Amino acid sequence: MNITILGPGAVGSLYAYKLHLAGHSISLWGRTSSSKIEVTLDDGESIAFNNQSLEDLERCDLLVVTVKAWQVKSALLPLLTHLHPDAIILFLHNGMGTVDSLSEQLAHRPVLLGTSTHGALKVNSSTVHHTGIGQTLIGAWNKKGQQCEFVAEVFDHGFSPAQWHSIIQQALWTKLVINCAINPLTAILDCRNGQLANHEYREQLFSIVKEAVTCARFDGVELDAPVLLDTVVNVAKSTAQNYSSMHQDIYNKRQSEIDFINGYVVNIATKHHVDIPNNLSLYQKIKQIEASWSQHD
Ligand code: KPL
Repeated sequence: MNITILGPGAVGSLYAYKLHLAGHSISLWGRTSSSKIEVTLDDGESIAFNNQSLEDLERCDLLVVTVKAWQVKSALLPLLTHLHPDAIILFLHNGMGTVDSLSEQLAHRPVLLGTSTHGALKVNSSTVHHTGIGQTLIGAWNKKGQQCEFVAEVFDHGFSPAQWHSIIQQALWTKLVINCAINPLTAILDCRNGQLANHEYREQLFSIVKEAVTCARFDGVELDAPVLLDTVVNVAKSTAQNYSSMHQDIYNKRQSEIDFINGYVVNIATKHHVDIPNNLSLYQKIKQIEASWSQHD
């Protein structure tokens, strides 16, 4: 397939490299204006991908969106006029709510939503480490997307394991709850994911999870809070040495994805007049940290 990856950060570069090795024609769309971007995965050979090639974009069959949630709208909108109407768009980023704000522009296109549990770390401008083997789950956002189940097979062949999920909202919410629990806490406590597996955090994690599960129900998704608490603790253990993406963003004074993680849950709770004090407090603390940079810098 002709695939363009919008957002060649750690995760985007990892998928670009793996799909290239599987024989697909991969082009990147990054912020830099240079016509090539080099990517090296672990000890592999360096590959020079085309960057910002309009020609590649116009003939691409699949656009994979891996930019940060808050960048999706501004990064994607200018590209839509160059995309073939049948080109499939796959959103593969942390958080929820980005596609809803683009529903008018995307309604007539085949759109997929995905979630990835692979760990990736960019150690310099061209080298990416695959720090944790995970999986990719893909499902349809709209009717046209329902006809694109083969995309999960393409990913499973190129970067196994990948699976089609007929109720992708369930998988997205599961990942969202994991991110609601791990990301802001690790950023605020300035710790690695593994620290949250300590018993002292269990009650706090369970409160965050229970609140998010209540909000998922308003979105038509039933989740089991005790099972999800176990999942959160297991993710903290299996990624013990990692700094979460929000920890990295806050540490480097970059805008975080809080609006699309705990912020997404807070919006649902507000709409339905439900109190979710734990998620609200994490949301407010991260927002305060972000606001303090512009005041002091
Ligand atoms: O998705 C993650 C992130 O850091 O954004 C987790 C699962 C917490 C792994 O670090």
